[in-house]
Amino acid sequence: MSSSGARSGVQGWAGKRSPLLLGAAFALGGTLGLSQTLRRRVQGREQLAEEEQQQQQQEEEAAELTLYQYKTCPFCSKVRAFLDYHGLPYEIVEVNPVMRKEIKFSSYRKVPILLVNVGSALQLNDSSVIISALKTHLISRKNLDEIVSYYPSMKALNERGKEVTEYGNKYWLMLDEQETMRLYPIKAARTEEMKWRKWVDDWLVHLISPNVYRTPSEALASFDYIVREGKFGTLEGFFAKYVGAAAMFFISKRLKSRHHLQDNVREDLYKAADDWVKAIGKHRMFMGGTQPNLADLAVYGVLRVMEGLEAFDDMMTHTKIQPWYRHMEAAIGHAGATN
Ligand SMILES: N[C@@H](CCC(=O)N[C@@H](CS)C(=O)NCC(=O)O)C(=O)O
Repeated sequence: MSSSGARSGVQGWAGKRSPLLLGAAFALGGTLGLSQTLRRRVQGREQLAEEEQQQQQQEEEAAELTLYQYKTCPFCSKVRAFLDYHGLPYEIVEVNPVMRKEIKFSSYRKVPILLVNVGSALQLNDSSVIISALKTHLISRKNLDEIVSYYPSMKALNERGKEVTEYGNKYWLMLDEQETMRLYPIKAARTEEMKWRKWVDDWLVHLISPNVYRTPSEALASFDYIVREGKFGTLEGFFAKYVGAAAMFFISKRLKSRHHLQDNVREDLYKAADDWVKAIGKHRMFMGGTQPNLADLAVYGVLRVMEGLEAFDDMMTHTKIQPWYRHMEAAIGHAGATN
């Protein structure tokens, strides 16, 4: 286990396991632990009664958010961006993408998975559910057990007839009228945030693999990065790097046609970056205004997995996204430093 705050990373851009490579209950205590983290920030420790302080201390020692992830997975990076920005401490368990022993306990076989443990544990699956549930909890202080029940899992068949797990309402925050007014004084802000969070999951994320595995040399550089940052055995790492790079070079071509990307996949990446900047407009620093909202965090979390790779540098050079991206880095860095 390593501790939180780690920066960006790339893996499983395809969003699925490919052959080689790639081979609950938020107990009441967990809920309290999170509320108290928030409350501590708002009120200050000294306002809490001594008894409550003791209880809080005990719970904080036990209450833990544990994120099961591949460091370079865009969905995981999105969750880390959210946790870091909100100053929520968490432990990371890096999952070996070949054996996935670390998530043996789970019938849901993807990452990210977030566990909150205080005695018993609640398992949250799916990056967007994790983010919506935690944000709802931070705003409303409703019990997380209850919140999670509003995001039911559903088995569905995808376009290729494969059974997949989906979650209902995943971009919707479960807030009452007052809480909604507080978070979204302008009504359209809520719809806009949801629309762009969905755009991240349905479109932006699918641009990553075809771009970072675009050429054999980019595929090799990407796998070098994945192996360096991920959890692989020595031999596994060697194979993953060369065999994985070759496999993903070809798989990314399939993904390109599955998601109807242009022949020159960079064009789609550039357009996406510029569409995003255009949606923010000239008068806002972030889509959330002076502070990032959940859409800002999602876009940033996904794009940063390409940092250090040719696709990222090209995007910075050929689009207008850089100023927003730098503001996001500062906002998250600042939050991490002060919480
Ligand atoms: N909708 C899910 C997608 C998660 C996902 O596809 N994760 C990939 C890694 S990027 C995964 O775990 N794939 C299965 C595997 O690698 O075994 C989310 O938003 O969290």
